[in-house]
Amino acid sequence: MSDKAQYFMIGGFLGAGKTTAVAALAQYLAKAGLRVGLITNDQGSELVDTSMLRARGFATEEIPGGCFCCRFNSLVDAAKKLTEEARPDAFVAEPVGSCTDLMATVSYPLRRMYGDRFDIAPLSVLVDPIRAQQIFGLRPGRSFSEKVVYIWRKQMEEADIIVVSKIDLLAADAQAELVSRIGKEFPGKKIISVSVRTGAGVAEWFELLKHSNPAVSGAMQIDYDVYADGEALLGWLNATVRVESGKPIDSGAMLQAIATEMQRSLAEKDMAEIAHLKMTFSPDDSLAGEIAALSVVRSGVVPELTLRLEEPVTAGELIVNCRAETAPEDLRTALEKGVSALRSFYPEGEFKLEHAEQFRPGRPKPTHRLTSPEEAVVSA
Ligand SMILES: Nc1nc2c(ncn2[C@@H]2O[C@H](COP(=O)(O)OP(=O)(O)OP(=O)(O)O)[C@@H](O)[C@H]2O)c(=O)[nH]1
Ligand SMILES: [Mg+2]
Repeated sequence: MSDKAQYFMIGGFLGAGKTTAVAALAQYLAKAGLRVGLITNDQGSELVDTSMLRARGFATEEIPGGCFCCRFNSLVDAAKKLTEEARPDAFVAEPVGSCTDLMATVSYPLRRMYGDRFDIAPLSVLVDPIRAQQIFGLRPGRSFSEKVVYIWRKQMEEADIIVVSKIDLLAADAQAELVSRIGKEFPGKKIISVSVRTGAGVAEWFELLKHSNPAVSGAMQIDYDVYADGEALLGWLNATVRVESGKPIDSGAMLQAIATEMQRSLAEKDMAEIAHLKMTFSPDDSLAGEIAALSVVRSGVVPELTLRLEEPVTAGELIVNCRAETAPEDLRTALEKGVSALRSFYPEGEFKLEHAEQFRPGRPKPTHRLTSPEEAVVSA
């Protein structure tokens, strides 16, 4: 094996299953005897994904407050910090789900500037199959507006491997129809279908990542004005709520209650399509670092508890991250209604909103943009 660390990047739109896949890849590599360091990224701070991955025991660094491409130096610093702490043989990084142009702004600069340290694996881009069916008109249901869909499409266009995720959600004929449609839309792309939940196709994907190289084609064409408009259509909310209760509370029911109220509030807004509403609850007294977690990846679906705590809880921290196509103020209103709902469901509890930020992501301004891995590094 080379003395360079492998660098894996798992991209894809909001809610496509990236963090779930990052955890699975980390576990897979660890089983093969490799030390693994994970890097999470978000436009805000207080990240559900970091909390999820740390709860699984992985060395994880986060880059809050901006995406990898715009905070390239922070990405390199995070890798350095992990190297000092855990000396990883492999890094797995999850970029922000509304980001694209990662080849030109992250992969190529890494290869060009740090090629002696990292072996860059092919870029995987995950695609939620239900979201894809809706965007392609293969299933009824709402979609995002055009400029948001532009980002979604650009992500697939630059992928080395398009990974149709959550394939357990589709019957075989619908899977075949979707893969054939993606093949027509993005001719010549490697497309694979996986379910991290059932394990279907996962080992083949990870082996492919370990043993193949990124494509040699140059960077794709992209209109940064449309990209910036698309990003700005998405509202972003990150918040933490301190929970204390004299009477023990079922943490799963509590997460369901706040999520359902937030969904109800957002449903009152016309175009407020939820991209991803996610939450973790970390109890103060959990020795093993166990947490409860919940996710909503579309408007109108029942919130899904992805991690549960057996024991009722009396105190801890709730982190809420929400991205939806709506004004940030609507997300704030939804959060406040959600917290109020908790107060009325649990009159013996105290729910203190400790921190909340809501905003629209600013125009992407990458630190570097290279049209090929050989190009000299200049700032964009
Ligand atoms: N049915 C099914 N659900 C899955 C699978 N993989 C992930 N999910 C669910 O999809 C939801 C979103 O997963 P995440 O891994 O948080 O998605 P993400 O792409 O990291 O989301 P963001 O970081 O917010 O963009 C969660 O409820 C996951 O449990 C899968 O293979 N099958
Ligand atoms: Mg994630």
